[in-house]
Amino acid sequence: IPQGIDLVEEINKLRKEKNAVILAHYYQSGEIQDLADYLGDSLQLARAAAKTEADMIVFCGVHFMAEAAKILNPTKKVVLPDTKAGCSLADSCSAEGLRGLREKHPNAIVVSYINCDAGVKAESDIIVTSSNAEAIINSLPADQEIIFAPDRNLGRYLNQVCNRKMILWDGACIVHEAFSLERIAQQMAENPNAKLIAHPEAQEDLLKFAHFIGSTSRLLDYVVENEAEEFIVATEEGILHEMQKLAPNKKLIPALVQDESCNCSECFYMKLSTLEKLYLCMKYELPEIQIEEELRIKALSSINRMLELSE
Ligand code: CIZ
Ligand code: SF4
Repeated sequence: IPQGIDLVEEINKLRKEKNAVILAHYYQSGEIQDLADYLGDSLQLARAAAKTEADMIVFCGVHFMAEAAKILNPTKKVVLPDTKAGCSLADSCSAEGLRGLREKHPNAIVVSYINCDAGVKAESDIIVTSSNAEAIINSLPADQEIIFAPDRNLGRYLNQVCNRKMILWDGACIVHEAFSLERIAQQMAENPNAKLIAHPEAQEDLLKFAHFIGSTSRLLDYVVENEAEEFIVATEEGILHEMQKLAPNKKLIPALVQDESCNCSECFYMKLSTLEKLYLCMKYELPEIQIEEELRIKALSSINRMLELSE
Protein backbone atom coordinates (compact mmCIF):
# COMPACT_ATOMS: atom_id res chain seq x y z
CA ILE A 1 0.00 0.00 0.00
CA PRO A 2 1.46 3.36 -0.98
CA GLN A 3 2.57 5.39 2.00
CA GLY A 4 0.44 8.28 3.13
CA ILE A 5 -2.73 7.42 1.25
CA ASP A 6 -5.99 8.16 2.97
CA LEU A 7 -7.56 4.72 3.23
CA VAL A 8 -11.03 5.96 4.06
CA GLU A 9 -11.02 8.27 1.05
CA GLU A 10 -9.73 5.50 -1.24
CA ILE A 11 -12.32 3.05 0.06
CA ASN A 12 -15.05 5.60 -0.61
CA LYS A 13 -13.78 6.11 -4.16
CA LEU A 14 -13.68 2.36 -4.83
CA ARG A 15 -17.15 1.95 -3.39
CA LYS A 16 -18.49 4.43 -5.96
CA GLU A 17 -16.42 3.30 -8.94
CA LYS A 18 -17.31 -0.34 -8.46
CA ASN A 19 -20.89 0.09 -7.28
CA ALA A 20 -19.96 -1.81 -4.15
CA VAL A 21 -21.87 -2.09 -0.91
CA ILE A 22 -20.02 -2.51 2.39
CA LEU A 23 -21.82 -4.66 4.95
CA ALA A 24 -20.33 -4.68 8.43
CA HIS A 25 -21.16 -6.71 11.49
CA TYR A 26 -21.44 -5.06 14.91
CA TYR A 27 -18.35 -7.00 16.05
CA GLN A 28 -16.09 -5.25 13.53
CA SER A 29 -13.74 -2.50 14.68
CA GLY A 30 -15.31 0.94 15.13
CA GLU A 31 -13.53 2.44 12.11
CA ILE A 32 -14.98 -0.24 9.85
CA GLN A 33 -18.45 0.07 11.36
CA ASP A 34 -18.31 3.82 10.64
CA LEU A 35 -17.61 3.16 6.95
CA ALA A 36 -20.37 0.65 6.36
CA ASP A 37 -23.42 1.16 4.15
CA TYR A 38 -25.19 -1.35 6.37
CA LEU A 39 -24.29 -2.19 9.91
CA GLY A 40 -26.11 -5.06 11.52
CA ASP A 41 -26.28 -8.44 13.17
CA SER A 42 -26.30 -11.59 11.10
CA LEU A 43 -30.03 -11.44 10.35
CA GLN A 44 -29.99 -7.78 9.35
CA LEU A 45 -26.95 -8.34 7.15
CA ALA A 46 -28.47 -11.40 5.48
CA ARG A 47 -31.56 -9.30 4.71
CA ALA A 48 -29.44 -6.42 3.38
CA ALA A 49 -27.48 -8.87 1.21
CA ALA A 50 -30.70 -10.36 -0.16
CA LYS A 51 -31.96 -6.93 -1.21
CA THR A 52 -28.88 -5.16 -2.49
CA GLU A 53 -28.61 -3.72 -6.03
CA ALA A 54 -24.84 -3.37 -5.80
CA ASP A 55 -22.49 -5.27 -8.13
CA MET A 56 -20.04 -6.19 -5.40
CA ILE A 57 -20.79 -7.06 -1.79
CA VAL A 58 -17.89 -6.34 0.51
CA PHE A 59 -18.54 -8.31 3.66
CA CYS A 60 -16.79 -7.12 6.80
CA GLY A 61 -17.55 -9.99 9.11
CA VAL A 62 -16.64 -13.67 9.22
CA HIS A 63 -16.59 -16.30 6.51
CA PHE A 64 -19.97 -17.96 7.14
CA MET A 65 -21.69 -14.55 6.91
CA ALA A 66 -20.05 -13.67 3.59
CA GLU A 67 -20.89 -17.16 2.38
CA ALA A 68 -24.55 -16.60 3.30
CA ALA A 69 -24.48 -13.37 1.26
CA LYS A 70 -23.12 -15.34 -1.72
CA ILE A 71 -25.75 -18.05 -1.28
CA LEU A 72 -28.40 -15.32 -1.53
CA ASN A 73 -26.66 -13.52 -4.43
CA PRO A 74 -24.99 -16.03 -6.74
CA THR A 75 -24.51 -13.56 -9.60
CA LYS A 76 -22.82 -10.96 -7.45
CA LYS A 77 -19.23 -10.82 -6.47
CA VAL A 78 -18.83 -11.25 -2.70
CA VAL A 79 -15.47 -10.40 -1.17
CA LEU A 80 -14.21 -10.81 2.39
CA PRO A 81 -11.16 -8.80 3.57
CA ASP A 82 -9.52 -11.86 5.18
CA THR A 83 -10.55 -15.44 4.44
CA LYS A 84 -8.97 -16.55 7.74
CA ALA A 85 -11.90 -14.85 9.46
CA GLY A 86 -13.54 -18.08 10.57
CA CYS A 87 -15.66 -18.82 13.61
CA SER A 88 -15.07 -21.31 16.41
CA LEU A 89 -18.77 -22.03 16.56
CA ALA A 90 -19.13 -22.74 12.82
CA ASP A 91 -15.98 -24.90 13.02
CA SER A 92 -17.48 -27.01 15.78
CA CYS A 93 -20.02 -28.62 13.44
CA SER A 94 -19.43 -30.46 10.16
CA ALA A 95 -21.98 -31.47 7.55
CA GLU A 96 -21.01 -35.15 7.96
CA GLY A 97 -21.39 -34.97 11.71
CA LEU A 98 -24.80 -33.37 11.45
CA ARG A 99 -25.90 -35.94 8.86
CA GLY A 100 -24.88 -38.68 11.30
CA LEU A 101 -27.01 -37.16 14.05
CA ARG A 102 -29.93 -36.78 11.69
CA GLU A 103 -29.69 -40.46 10.72
CA LYS A 104 -30.11 -41.36 14.37
CA HIS A 105 -33.27 -39.22 14.57
CA PRO A 106 -34.98 -39.68 11.21
CA ASN A 107 -38.16 -37.86 12.22
CA ALA A 108 -36.41 -34.77 13.50
CA ILE A 109 -36.37 -31.38 11.78
CA VAL A 110 -32.90 -29.85 11.77
CA VAL A 111 -32.85 -26.22 12.89
CA SER A 112 -29.44 -24.59 12.63
CA TYR A 113 -28.18 -21.29 13.91
CA ILE A 114 -26.85 -19.17 11.04
CA ASN A 115 -23.33 -19.44 12.53
CA CYS A 116 -22.43 -22.54 10.48
CA ASP A 117 -20.88 -23.25 7.09
CA ALA A 118 -22.74 -23.87 3.82
CA GLY A 119 -22.41 -27.65 4.16
CA VAL A 120 -24.20 -27.56 7.52
CA LYS A 121 -26.83 -25.20 6.12
CA ALA A 122 -27.40 -27.68 3.29
CA GLU A 123 -28.00 -30.45 5.87
CA SER A 124 -30.47 -28.25 7.75
CA ASP A 125 -34.18 -27.68 7.21
CA ILE A 126 -34.40 -24.21 8.69
CA ILE A 127 -31.79 -21.61 9.57
CA VAL A 128 -32.37 -19.27 12.51
CA THR A 129 -30.51 -16.39 14.07
CA SER A 130 -30.62 -15.40 17.72
CA SER A 131 -33.15 -12.67 16.79
CA ASN A 132 -35.74 -15.00 15.26
CA ALA A 133 -34.97 -18.45 16.74
CA GLU A 134 -37.60 -18.28 19.45
CA ALA A 135 -40.43 -17.31 17.08
CA ILE A 136 -39.43 -19.88 14.46
CA ILE A 137 -39.17 -22.72 16.97
CA ASN A 138 -42.52 -21.72 18.50
CA SER A 139 -44.08 -21.94 15.04
CA LEU A 140 -43.25 -25.67 14.82
CA PRO A 141 -45.76 -28.25 16.14
CA ALA A 142 -45.33 -28.92 19.87
CA ASP A 143 -44.62 -32.63 19.36
CA GLN A 144 -42.13 -32.09 16.52
CA GLU A 145 -38.75 -33.66 17.25
CA ILE A 146 -36.01 -31.06 16.61
CA ILE A 147 -32.24 -31.22 16.31
CA PHE A 148 -30.62 -27.85 17.07
CA ALA A 149 -27.08 -27.08 15.86
CA PRO A 150 -24.41 -25.93 16.48
CA ASP A 151 -24.56 -23.77 19.65
CA ARG A 152 -25.28 -25.72 22.84
CA ASN A 153 -25.75 -22.59 24.96
CA LEU A 154 -28.25 -20.97 22.63
CA GLY A 155 -29.93 -24.39 22.22
CA ARG A 156 -30.30 -24.92 25.95
CA TYR A 157 -31.61 -21.39 26.38
CA LEU A 158 -34.15 -21.93 23.59
CA ASN A 159 -35.24 -25.25 25.12
CA GLN A 160 -36.01 -23.33 28.26
CA VAL A 161 -37.87 -20.36 26.76
CA CYS A 162 -39.72 -22.42 24.14
CA ASN A 163 -40.39 -25.31 26.50
CA ARG A 164 -38.85 -27.88 24.12
CA LYS A 165 -36.54 -30.84 24.36
CA MET A 166 -34.48 -30.21 21.26
CA ILE A 167 -31.51 -32.51 20.68
CA LEU A 168 -28.46 -30.27 20.88
CA TRP A 169 -25.24 -30.28 18.91
CA ASP A 170 -22.33 -29.75 21.30
CA GLY A 171 -20.74 -26.61 19.84
CA ALA A 172 -19.86 -23.23 21.33
CA CYS A 173 -18.41 -19.81 20.63
CA ILE A 174 -15.02 -19.18 22.28
CA VAL A 175 -15.85 -15.51 22.76
CA HIS A 176 -19.15 -16.02 24.57
CA GLU A 177 -17.72 -18.79 26.74
CA ALA A 178 -14.77 -16.72 27.93
CA PHE A 179 -16.60 -14.63 30.53
CA SER A 180 -15.51 -14.79 34.14
CA LEU A 181 -18.30 -14.99 36.72
CA GLU A 182 -15.90 -13.93 39.47
CA ARG A 183 -14.78 -10.82 37.62
CA ILE A 184 -18.34 -9.98 36.57
CA ALA A 185 -19.49 -10.34 40.20
CA GLN A 186 -16.80 -7.82 41.08
CA GLN A 187 -18.02 -5.48 38.32
CA MET A 188 -21.56 -5.78 39.66
CA ALA A 189 -20.33 -4.93 43.15
CA GLU A 190 -18.49 -1.88 41.82
CA ASN A 191 -21.48 -0.75 39.75
CA PRO A 192 -24.46 -1.67 41.90
CA ASN A 193 -26.96 0.12 39.66
CA ALA A 194 -25.77 -1.51 36.46
CA LYS A 195 -27.89 -4.07 34.65
CA LEU A 196 -26.11 -7.17 33.37
CA ILE A 197 -27.18 -7.94 29.81
CA ALA A 198 -26.03 -11.01 27.87
CA HIS A 199 -26.19 -12.80 24.54
CA PRO A 200 -27.73 -16.30 24.72
CA GLU A 201 -24.49 -17.80 23.34
CA ALA A 202 -23.07 -17.19 26.83
CA GLN A 203 -23.01 -20.00 29.37
CA GLU A 204 -25.94 -20.95 31.57
CA ASP A 205 -24.33 -19.87 34.85
CA LEU A 206 -23.90 -16.35 33.48
CA LEU A 207 -27.36 -16.20 31.87
CA LYS A 208 -28.86 -17.03 35.27
CA PHE A 209 -27.56 -13.75 36.65
CA ALA A 210 -28.43 -11.62 33.63
CA HIS A 211 -31.16 -9.00 33.96
CA PHE A 212 -31.79 -9.31 30.24
CA ILE A 213 -30.86 -11.89 27.59
CA GLY A 214 -31.13 -11.06 23.92
CA SER A 215 -29.68 -11.15 20.43
CA THR A 216 -27.30 -8.44 19.29
CA SER A 217 -30.05 -6.17 17.97
CA ARG A 218 -32.27 -6.71 21.05
CA LEU A 219 -29.40 -5.84 23.38
CA LEU A 220 -29.03 -2.56 21.48
CA ASP A 221 -32.74 -1.79 21.78
CA TYR A 222 -32.74 -2.68 25.46
CA VAL A 223 -29.95 -0.27 26.35
CA VAL A 224 -31.68 2.55 24.48
CA GLU A 225 -35.15 1.88 25.89
CA ASN A 226 -34.45 0.77 29.46
CA GLU A 227 -34.47 3.47 32.11
CA ALA A 228 -31.23 2.21 33.72
CA GLU A 229 -28.15 4.38 33.23
CA GLU A 230 -25.45 1.70 33.48
CA PHE A 231 -25.04 -1.67 31.80
CA ILE A 232 -22.51 -4.48 32.01
CA VAL A 233 -22.50 -5.97 28.53
CA ALA A 234 -21.70 -9.70 28.17
CA THR A 235 -21.19 -10.17 24.46
CA GLU A 236 -18.51 -9.27 21.93
CA GLU A 237 -17.17 -5.80 22.78
CA GLY A 238 -17.55 -4.41 19.22
CA ILE A 239 -21.23 -3.85 19.95
CA LEU A 240 -20.34 -1.12 22.45
CA HIS A 241 -19.37 1.18 19.58
CA GLU A 242 -22.90 1.36 18.19
CA MET A 243 -24.49 1.07 21.63
CA GLN A 244 -22.66 4.16 22.84
CA LYS A 245 -23.70 6.07 19.72
CA LEU A 246 -27.34 5.17 20.28
CA ALA A 247 -27.18 5.80 24.03
CA PRO A 248 -24.52 8.51 24.41
CA ASN A 249 -25.35 9.31 28.02
CA LYS A 250 -25.32 5.79 29.39
CA LYS A 251 -22.37 4.07 31.01
CA LEU A 252 -21.48 0.86 29.17
CA ILE A 253 -19.09 -1.58 30.78
CA PRO A 254 -17.78 -4.56 28.81
CA ALA A 255 -18.07 -7.73 30.91
CA LEU A 256 -14.68 -9.15 31.91
CA VAL A 257 -13.26 -12.44 30.69
CA GLN A 258 -11.25 -15.18 32.44
CA ASP A 259 -7.95 -14.13 30.89
CA GLU A 260 -6.81 -11.41 33.29
CA SER A 261 -4.65 -9.77 30.63
CA CYS A 262 -7.80 -8.89 28.63
CA ASN A 263 -10.28 -6.24 29.58
CA CYS A 264 -13.05 -7.37 27.30
CA SER A 265 -14.21 -10.12 25.03
CA GLU A 266 -13.04 -9.68 21.47
CA CYS A 267 -13.70 -12.04 18.61
CA PHE A 268 -10.28 -12.59 17.15
CA TYR A 269 -11.78 -13.58 13.78
CA MET A 270 -13.92 -10.47 13.50
CA LYS A 271 -10.92 -8.30 14.28
CA LEU A 272 -8.93 -9.71 11.34
CA SER A 273 -10.61 -7.08 9.13
CA THR A 274 -8.56 -3.90 8.97
CA LEU A 275 -8.86 -0.78 6.82
CA GLU A 276 -5.78 -1.89 4.85
CA LYS A 277 -7.27 -5.30 4.05
CA LEU A 278 -10.62 -3.73 3.25
CA TYR A 279 -8.96 -1.34 0.80
CA LEU A 280 -6.95 -4.12 -0.87
CA CYS A 281 -9.91 -6.43 -1.16
CA MET A 282 -12.01 -3.73 -2.81
CA LYS A 283 -9.23 -2.71 -5.15
CA TYR A 284 -8.30 -6.22 -6.32
CA GLU A 285 -11.72 -7.82 -5.70
CA LEU A 286 -10.04 -10.57 -3.76
CA PRO A 287 -10.42 -12.86 -1.89
CA GLU A 288 -13.72 -13.77 -3.45
CA ILE A 289 -16.25 -16.18 -1.95
CA GLN A 290 -17.12 -19.06 -4.30
CA ILE A 291 -19.65 -21.75 -3.71
CA GLU A 292 -20.54 -24.81 -5.69
CA GLU A 293 -24.02 -24.49 -7.23
CA GLU A 294 -25.52 -27.76 -5.94
CA LEU A 295 -24.45 -26.96 -2.40
CA ARG A 296 -25.66 -23.38 -2.76
CA ILE A 297 -29.18 -24.45 -3.79
CA LYS A 298 -29.47 -26.79 -0.80
CA ALA A 299 -28.17 -24.20 1.63
CA LEU A 300 -30.42 -21.54 0.11
CA SER A 301 -33.59 -23.45 0.81
CA SER A 302 -32.92 -23.51 4.57
CA ILE A 303 -32.04 -19.79 4.58
CA ASN A 304 -35.16 -18.98 2.56
CA ARG A 305 -37.31 -20.82 5.06
CA MET A 306 -35.90 -18.55 7.73
CA LEU A 307 -36.52 -15.41 5.71
CA GLU A 308 -40.11 -16.51 5.00
CA LEU A 309 -40.79 -17.49 8.61
CA SER A 310 -39.37 -14.28 10.06
CA GLU A 311 -40.95 -11.67 7.76
O1 CIZ B 1 -21.77 -14.33 17.90
C1 CIZ B 1 -22.12 -14.00 16.79
O2 CIZ B 1 -21.41 -14.20 15.81
C2 CIZ B 1 -23.39 -13.32 16.62
C3 CIZ B 1 -24.18 -13.10 17.81
C4 CIZ B 1 -23.81 -12.94 15.44
C5 CIZ B 1 -25.10 -12.30 15.17
O3 CIZ B 1 -25.10 -11.21 14.64
O4 CIZ B 1 -26.16 -12.88 15.48
FE1 SF4 C 1 -18.03 -17.03 15.83
FE2 SF4 C 1 -18.15 -16.36 18.37
FE3 SF4 C 1 -16.76 -14.85 16.69
FE4 SF4 C 1 -19.44 -14.89 16.58
S1 SF4 C 1 -18.19 -14.11 18.26
S2 SF4 C 1 -18.03 -15.02 14.85
S3 SF4 C 1 -19.87 -17.03 17.12
S4 SF4 C 1 -16.31 -16.99 17.24
